[in-house]
Amino acid sequence: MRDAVTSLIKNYDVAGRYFDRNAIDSLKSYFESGTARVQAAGAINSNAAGLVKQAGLRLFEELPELIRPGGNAYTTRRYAACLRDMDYYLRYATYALVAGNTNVLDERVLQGLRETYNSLGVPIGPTVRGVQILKDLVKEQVLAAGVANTAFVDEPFDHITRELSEKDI
Ligand SMILES: CCC1=C(C)/C(=C/C2=NC(=C\c3[nH]c(/C=C4\NC(=O)[C@H](C)[C@H]4CC)c(C)c3CCC(=O)O)/C(CCC(=O)O)=C2C)NC1=O
Repeated sequence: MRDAVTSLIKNYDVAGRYFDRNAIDSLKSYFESGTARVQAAGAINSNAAGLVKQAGLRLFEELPELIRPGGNAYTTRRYAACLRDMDYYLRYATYALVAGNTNVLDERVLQGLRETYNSLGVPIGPTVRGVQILKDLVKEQVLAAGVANTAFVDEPFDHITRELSEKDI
């Protein structure tokens, strides 16, 4: 598992090089955004269950067929599994936000996930929509916590979306 700093060190060590201008700029930007990242994590932690619940409600309102007979989130067991997945996405996205790196998502969440979803018939499109709804709710929450520029919050959620949507060639 890597963060912004360890990943940079790894790349420069492989090349046997001192940090150059690019490296210094990226370190600066990581440390300058540090307080905002920690604030974002705090804002998420203070209402994680609420965010997941809200995102689920919004998703099922948009796509009610998911929770009707024949839908993948139909039955309380599968409904609960769906919300639990959203909770995983939120928790690991929070780790990635603090780390300033999406590596934790690749290692702990996304590896083999598409295959699992495909074999269980969990629909990717609606899952991606759920992640995007979660992102929007998190950004509102982070903004309300006093972080003016919330653009950095997009990265881990968009990473999940991108990796899940990627098609086999
Ligand atoms: C920490 C990393 C991690 C992830 C990400 C994870 C996901 C994950 N989601 C699963 C199931 C599932 N995931 C969903 C999710 C949904 N169905 C829908 O219609 C919605 C679109 C969506 C919610 C947004 C559902 C319903 C199941 C149960 C499917 C079934 O058993 O038939 C399963 C199969 C095993 C199980 O049921 O627990 C895994 C492994 N597990 C992990 O350990």
